[in-house]
Amino acid sequence: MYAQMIKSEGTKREDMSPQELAFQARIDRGEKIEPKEWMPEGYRKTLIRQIGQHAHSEIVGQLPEGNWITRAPTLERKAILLAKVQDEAGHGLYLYSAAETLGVSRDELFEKLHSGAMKYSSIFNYPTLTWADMGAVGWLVDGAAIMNQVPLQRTSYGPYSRAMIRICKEESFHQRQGYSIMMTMAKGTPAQKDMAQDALNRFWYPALMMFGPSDKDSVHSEQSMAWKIKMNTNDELRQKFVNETVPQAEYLGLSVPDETLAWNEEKQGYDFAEPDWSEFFEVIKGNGPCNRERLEARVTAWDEGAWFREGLSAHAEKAAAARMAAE
Ligand code: BYC
Repeated sequence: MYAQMIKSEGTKREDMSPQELAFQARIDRGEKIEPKEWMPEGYRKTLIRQIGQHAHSEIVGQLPEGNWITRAPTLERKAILLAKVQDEAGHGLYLYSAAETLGVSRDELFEKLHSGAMKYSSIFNYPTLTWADMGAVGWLVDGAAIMNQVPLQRTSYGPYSRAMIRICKEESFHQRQGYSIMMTMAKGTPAQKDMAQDALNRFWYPALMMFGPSDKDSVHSEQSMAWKIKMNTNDELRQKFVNETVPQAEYLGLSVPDETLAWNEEKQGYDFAEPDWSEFFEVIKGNGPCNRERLEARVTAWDEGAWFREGLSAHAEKAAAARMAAE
């Protein structure tokens, strides 16, 4: 069980070598670390894990929404959704490029995704059953992604931080397009409003899970925060997301599926119910509603794209040979 995994407490300063101490001092001063500079092996590995999983999430994240492109209700909605799904592919590419600067190849990362050795966000293992889900995904899933990614613009690794700046700009458009769908549905016919409520009911808790396990069960938070690979704890970001999203649901006239939800004057935030963590751990172990289907889709795309990759590299080799002959 993940909850019983050994928690990394971070390297204590007294155990650090002079080189590690100097590195930590640079992080503490807010300096950016660039690809060719010295870094502790753990820092490099943690970044490859986090950036790689993030890249995989963007690519797998195209699937639940891609599912609705052919069935979007209007030409305008179809064009918007198509642009959004293409953006996710672009985000994946920025992130794979950032990971490559750490000495891992894109092929290695794909191999690890396809074999199940690397994760992608739990949220994409839930199905998108109705058009209202496109609204809920944009509003809640991209909303949660933004909450997590805005602080990551200040992360200590230069290429990751720069990728985040570009990604965040596009994510805000994604969130707005989702909310716009929810507004149309929630202010539409009673049947449309019911669909919007149903989508909120199904996506609320999976969206809360996106921030990762509660702080007491988070394995990597402490060390990742010391290295500024993460800027906030999982619970801090989850709380911030709930505080900002509940008034948005109220504006839509929809109810958050949590009877315990209440404003807490003292903490200036909402008290809310935790997601079912046993469900979360099952999903990240590969047993969510769509895990098998999502991975199969990625593996098939990889296999069916082999001829194209071979064509590209044959062309690159030919072009390089022609350049050398001309020199
Ligand atoms: N799903 O120690 P912890 C998006 C794993 S979607 C799956 O707290 P960490 C998008 C975790 O990997 C969002 N696995 O971990 C939106 C670890 O297992 P491993 C993608 C999860 O890394 C719309 C274990 O649980 N965003 O962008 O400190 C359309 C213990 O957790 C999840 C990012 O990836 C989860 N939800 O914190 C398309 C943002 N949560 O690796 C795309 C960058 C935890 O030891 N990532 N686990 O086997 C992060 O900020 C952090 O990695 C997390 C987790 C907050 C997600």
